[in-house]
Amino acid sequence: MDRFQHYIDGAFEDAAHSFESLDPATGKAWAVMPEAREAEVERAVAAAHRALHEGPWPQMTASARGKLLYRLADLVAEHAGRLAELETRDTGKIIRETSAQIAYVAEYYRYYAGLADKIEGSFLPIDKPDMDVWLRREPIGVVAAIVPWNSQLFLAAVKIGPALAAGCTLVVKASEDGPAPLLEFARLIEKAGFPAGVVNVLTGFGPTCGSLLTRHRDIAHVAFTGGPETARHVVRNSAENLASTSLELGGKSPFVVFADADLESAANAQVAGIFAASGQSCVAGSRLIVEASVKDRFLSILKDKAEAIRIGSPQDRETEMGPLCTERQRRHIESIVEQSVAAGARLVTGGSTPSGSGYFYPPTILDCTKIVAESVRQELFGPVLSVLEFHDEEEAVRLANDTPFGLACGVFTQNLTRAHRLSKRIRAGIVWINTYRAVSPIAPFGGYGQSGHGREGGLAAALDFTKTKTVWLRTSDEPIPDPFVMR
Ligand code: TXE
Repeated sequence: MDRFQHYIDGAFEDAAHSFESLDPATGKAWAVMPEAREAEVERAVAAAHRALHEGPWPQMTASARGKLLYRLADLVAEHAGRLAELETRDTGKIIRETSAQIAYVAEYYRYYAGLADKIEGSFLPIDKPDMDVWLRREPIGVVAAIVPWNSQLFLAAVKIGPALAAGCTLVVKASEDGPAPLLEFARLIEKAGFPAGVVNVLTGFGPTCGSLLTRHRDIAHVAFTGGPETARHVVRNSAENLASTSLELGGKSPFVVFADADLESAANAQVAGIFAASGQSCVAGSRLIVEASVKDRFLSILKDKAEAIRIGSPQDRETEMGPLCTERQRRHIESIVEQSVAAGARLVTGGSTPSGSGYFYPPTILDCTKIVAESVRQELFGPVLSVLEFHDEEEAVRLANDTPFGLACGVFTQNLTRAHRLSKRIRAGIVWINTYRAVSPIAPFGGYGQSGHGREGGLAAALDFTKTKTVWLRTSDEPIPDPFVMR
């Protein structure tokens, strides 16, 4: 079996404890992963804390930090093939998607490399004639970056890139499910030449690693992507160290199709929105809200497309949908689909677990019109689309907003003024009009409500990894007057 190591304080090391990682396509163990517990967490945070305050990193100019990030971007591009193979092996995500996504991850590092020396302070037009006052932007401190198993390299890049551009140091915790690509990525951190301790990468379980890390006294900021329940733990832990948090928690995103939409194009976007990555995507467009007059036609196009999806080995370049990442995840999906069907949802396609090895689940469409179905309410994180219908724009908006989440939404219509209206009225951090699942390092990403807070991507994300320091300089040579009056 393959063996992976932690990367702490510039060195690769085994851990006292380890666990086996399963290949989701076969259900068989294929690699041994190190398991971080208290000792490793302590050493990783201490290394990051030291690197933040001592040694070459805090002395480095922002341009020099940018150059290291450019080098990292080149290395990610160069090694994208190997990283993609590992992600596919360890998480079951198809090789077509991991290859394309990791090649694009390099662009995130490139974007933040360019930003490193553009994070500027400012000079204040202060209301006192004998004072100069300016703001310095300083790194927020040691960052704990916690990622889930889906798109680990991507979700880590949107944290590591801006944090390094801002001059922070990090402890990155890979998910216990499918940690291989992120542990391997640590080799590129070393190769790029980042000083020891600037980026530490470990993996472990929630209670014995994640929890210790997020409440550690030397952690200043927690950048978290995962489920809402875990996020509540993270926020409770932040009451101990008073760390700031950014939370990206997934959603139950509406996909609104009006009768005037290009239905063929909308159906392709819907397939991308719910069946790509087997639906294991935070922005999955899992609630189709379709105008009643075209519902049957749209569902028939979708059904054909869903049933034509090539399901198979994630390693095969022809495969369009692979397995789910874990058996736990598949059981969860099965149970919600069963409950929804029992409540009266109509199965348009899919809905039954295939026999054989691996954690496969078919593309599934559930017509949930006029019933209360769990699949409409809960984030399933799987290839399950719940369908609702509307009769006018008001009803479309009401259904779209009928969720505690608010990460993304899709709006499909040829009517430009209506598209503008909906972009304002739907409560979500991202609105895609006549497209879906597009991302870029330049565009902020994040949600409303139970989808979390904070934004990843874009300039503002780098500023979130800084804090301002206000510096006062008295420019008068006269002695300070009355010491008992604040001035
Ligand atoms: O996430 P978890 P999981 C949703 C999705 C999915 C559900 C659970 O619905 O089915 O969340 O997924 C670490 N303190 N999304 O189990 O458990 C954990 O080790 C600190 C939405 O993958 O939240 C892992 O590294 N950390 C989504 C990370 O948190 C803790 C992405 C995420 O694990 C911890 C993933 C603790 N107490 C899931 N407990 C999206 N936005 O893409 C666990 N962790």
